[in-house]
Amino acid sequence: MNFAPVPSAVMEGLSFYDTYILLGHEQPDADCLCSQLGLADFLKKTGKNVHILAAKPFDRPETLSLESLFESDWNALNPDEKTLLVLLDLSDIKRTGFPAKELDKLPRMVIDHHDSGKAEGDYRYVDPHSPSTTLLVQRIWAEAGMEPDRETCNILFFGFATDTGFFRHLEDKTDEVFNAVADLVRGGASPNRTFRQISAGRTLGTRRLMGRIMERSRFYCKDKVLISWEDPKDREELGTGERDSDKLYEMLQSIEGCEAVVLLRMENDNKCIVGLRSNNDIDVGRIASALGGGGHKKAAGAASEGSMDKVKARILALFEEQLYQLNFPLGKQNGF
Ligand SMILES: [Mn+2]
Repeated sequence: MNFAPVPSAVMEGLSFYDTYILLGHEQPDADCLCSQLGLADFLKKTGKNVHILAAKPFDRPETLSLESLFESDWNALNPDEKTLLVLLDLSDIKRTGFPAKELDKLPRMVIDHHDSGKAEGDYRYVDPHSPSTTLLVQRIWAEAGMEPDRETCNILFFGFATDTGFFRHLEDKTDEVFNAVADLVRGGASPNRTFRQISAGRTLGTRRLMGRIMERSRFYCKDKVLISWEDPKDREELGTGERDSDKLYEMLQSIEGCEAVVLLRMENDNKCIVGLRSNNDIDVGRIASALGGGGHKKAAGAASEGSMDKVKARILALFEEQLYQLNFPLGKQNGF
């Protein structure tokens, strides 16, 4: 099958060094971890020394089975001049959970499908049109004329399936993606097994937390933007910090009239993790960027300082501004 080409400088970077340290973002998701694993296998098969690092503990249930495969002690590594640092699924060296000052000493490659980060890295393979970082790794295998084995096919499919909401987030003109998936399934990946791996193992507490968040959801901006929240008290009472965000967004985004969803997760009285989703034209990536975070047009996030009321007011102002620019039929200009 024909994959989109990988920049030749990137392929050269993946063969030039002796040792590779692969790193993703904090609170890693399956796309981040699986693209690390898929690239690690590729590099090992070409005779390289590889370290895969991730900030622990993992907090997403579908990723727990992968935790033992990752190292987490930066000090145990002794990078030399023939070591390349590869960031996967992020481009910002400050978001790895490891000391940026140390990481900054090494030459760096960025492999990512987010476009809101700064243009960092000595080697860059950034394609915001790719639905997952695992697809970029799959292209690297193809570019080298190599085929991943059954285990790596499963891993690459796992990452792809989580980032695409099991294909639901894919839009038109994605034939390369389906051909790539066909290759993975031919190589041994099982959609059914992967779906069970992604969705199983939730506690009753996570469902009750979802119930609370659903109950609290309110429409703002002339019934276009749904906002809800959770705080540390919820997590204490329900014994869970996990809320199955994908399902929650799905339920909220399917409500009549909803253009965007905002979930506020208070970490403490003064820190809030903001999750954003858009159904159509609203660019939540822009809103996340204004809050110091990042992401895509339709899915983005940020960590924001301040009380929930303050963060919420700031978010509403950003939505108001963008809805006004988009010329939404909102009646009065200040009719929020
Ligand atoms: Mn990703």
